Amino acid sequence: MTDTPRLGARVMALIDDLARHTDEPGRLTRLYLSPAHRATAEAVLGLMREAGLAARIDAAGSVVGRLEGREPGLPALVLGSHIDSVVDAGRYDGPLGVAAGLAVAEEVRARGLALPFALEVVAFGDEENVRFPTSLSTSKAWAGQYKPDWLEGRDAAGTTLREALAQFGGDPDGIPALARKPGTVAGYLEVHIEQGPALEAAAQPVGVVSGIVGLTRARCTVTGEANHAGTVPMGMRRDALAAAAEMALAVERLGEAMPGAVATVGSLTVVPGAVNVIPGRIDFTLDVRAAEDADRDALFAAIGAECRAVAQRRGVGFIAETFMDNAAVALDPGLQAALDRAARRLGHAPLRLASGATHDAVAMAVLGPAAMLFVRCRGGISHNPAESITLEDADAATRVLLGTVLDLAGL
Ligand code: HGY
Ligand code: MN
Ligand code: MN
Ligand code: MN
Repeated sequence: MTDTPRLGARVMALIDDLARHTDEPGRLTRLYLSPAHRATAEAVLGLMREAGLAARIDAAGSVVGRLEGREPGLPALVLGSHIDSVVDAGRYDGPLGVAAGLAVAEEVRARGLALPFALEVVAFGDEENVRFPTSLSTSKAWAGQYKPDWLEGRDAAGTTLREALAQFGGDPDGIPALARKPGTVAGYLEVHIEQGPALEAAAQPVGVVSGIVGLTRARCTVTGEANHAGTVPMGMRRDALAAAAEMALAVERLGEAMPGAVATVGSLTVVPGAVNVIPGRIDFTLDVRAAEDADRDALFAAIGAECRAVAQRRGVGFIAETFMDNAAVALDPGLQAALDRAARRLGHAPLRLASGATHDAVAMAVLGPAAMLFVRCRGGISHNPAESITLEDADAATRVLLGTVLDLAGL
């Protein structure tokens, strides 16, 4: 058994330190380019520099630190995850991977190791894609996926991504230059909470991710007729909310009918939203995922057809605008094997398990070999303040990550 969970204690302390930064007192909400994101990015920047990494906050608001290998300019093994969160979030989704990467970089430096690759640690700024229509995570900019029209997307308050980036101190014009030249990324390893029950059920602290499900996201609008709640007979209404409710139930029913798939209406806004006005418009989001891309496409099409049928029957309008369409990603067998070896050397029997959540690893897999290590989380709970992991599991995961880096370095 290893000595005291020193690395785990470092990781948990870093996570607790970053958890202080929230945009909403009393709960953890840290949306992309918010003041809390800025404070967190600056805290991570300081930690990276203290660890001896050459670090900066990049044009898109992510924090990137680099430790050169045995000679300058080598391709980088990138460790990290994201520091943005969902609303009323847990503190481990994202920061665990950043803290584990930082702890490993600190250990490599403390041991004075000269690796055959550079080591980069990254804290991506917009993995969750909660604030703006399109997620502008640096992983996408690195992979050359960035599109300038993303800057015109607006958040719920009507602020454009361009305005928010300028307020944050980012550089909209500097984003295209973030695209990384081929060969500059030797690999990407992300430690992340499982956000599911499998590792707890298997009594294992860590698991190697086999692949990441494909995902389609759309913004839907139902257009009825706002009218007086007291004077319009029930049979003469074009109630957008009643129609949307029927659509949401269809999403649930069709999602259940497709094995291995999930479908969610995550947000819904009633317009105008007054007690005595029949809802005239509903905006809702759709998130459809499946292990097989053909299943996801079929489910998404079935949902669209059902929503249009409901709209027809009820005399309301319906439009859906797809804003994300990620194919399923198979992760790199070589890196998966290295994670597996490191875990077994530490006495674990790591599961192989698919990720129902999406991650920055999807874009990073475009740049080079990418792999993920899942960490057991209590009750599988995530996207919830009850999200939690143990010190021992944080230690186990960080030691597996360190062991993998040393394995890849031939040490
Ligand atoms: O939605 C997801 O799967 C991730 O948490 N962003
Ligand atoms: Mn995450
Ligand atoms: Mn998440
Ligand atoms: Mn009135």
